[in-house]
Amino acid sequence: MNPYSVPSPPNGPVPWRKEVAQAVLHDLLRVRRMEERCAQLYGEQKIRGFLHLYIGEEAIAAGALRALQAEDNVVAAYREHGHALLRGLPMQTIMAEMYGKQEGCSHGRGGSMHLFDRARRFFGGNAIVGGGLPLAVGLALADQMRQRPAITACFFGEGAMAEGAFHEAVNLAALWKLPVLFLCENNLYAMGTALARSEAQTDLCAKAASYGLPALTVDGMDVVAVHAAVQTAAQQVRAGGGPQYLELRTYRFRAHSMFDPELYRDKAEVEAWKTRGPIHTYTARLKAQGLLTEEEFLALDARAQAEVEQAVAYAEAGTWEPASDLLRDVTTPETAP
Ligand SMILES: Cc1ncc(C[n+]2csc(CCOP(=O)(O)OP(=O)(O)O)c2C)c(N)n1
Ligand SMILES: [Mg+2]
Repeated sequence: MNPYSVPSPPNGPVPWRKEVAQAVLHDLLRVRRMEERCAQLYGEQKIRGFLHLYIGEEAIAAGALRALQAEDNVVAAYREHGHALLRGLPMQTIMAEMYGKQEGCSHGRGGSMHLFDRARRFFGGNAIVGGGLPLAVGLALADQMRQRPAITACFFGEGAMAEGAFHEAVNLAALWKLPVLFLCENNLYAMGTALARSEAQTDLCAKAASYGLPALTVDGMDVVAVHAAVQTAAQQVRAGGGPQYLELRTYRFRAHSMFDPELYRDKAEVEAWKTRGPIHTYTARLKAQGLLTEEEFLALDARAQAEVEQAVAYAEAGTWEPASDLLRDVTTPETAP
């Protein structure tokens, strides 16, 4: 059901100086190690409810978020742990949120799918497929009306392109020339449904381009390519050129969520995509270019793992919101400032 053949692994030149190249690898490792630990904690029932891992797709968040600025808005879907972390949310507040503790970034009320941080302009974590798209367009409309020089980056899965919300959001963004960068993470599956089983048009760029906005396909497993494409598109959107769309082709290495026997895809397909894994291919490129030694890799990885353990300790030591607070923040007083 996969409409594409698996391309060869990314192997082009890395255009960054050593410090930046290694910082990008550290970003990738932080996301990967944090999520591997989350999977373990889920098995121990420390984390409950839904948990959608981004493992395999990290190059998108790592490449894209480095190309954005602090004043930009970021909207993501429910597979958003990596986006939240690389937007600058402290790992410990993410982990506390996973646990449902009140020290979490959403005060323990959101959990894995609803990471949120207003100060960092990270507007979710949205559990509804396609739900983030109208929010992103609304944020961009507000910025346009206030003449605030910022763009809104909206991450969503290819499954969202089958939703009416996608079409309504992209239509208005294009019509009103809103500063939105639509970033479609095409991992070929929407839960257990392969793209070609649900979409008459599997050329996602053609679909987006029908609204009259520029649309490009990018190798979402290549952090260098993602960064370059997002940087170029973001500059053009920021300059007032109207919205743009990027299809970032990727693959999820784990199940859709923690309840998924994965009967809809072959193990061989998963293994073939793993040869394009965003971390080991990037690591090999850095080593081949003399930008990284094995000792440096191990040190970066150890740092990431230590950060994860510190975050787990923080979440463990966190506290539950008292039942007496349950009605707080349920409604906003009419007289709110
Ligand atoms: C409106 C809506 N319909 C259905 C669901 C159930 N659901 C949760 S995830 C998902 C698949 C979405 O796939 P995609 O957008 O490709 O994102 P991915 O999980 O691949 O990252 C579905 C159908 C939902 N959350 N919201
Ligand atoms: Mg998908």
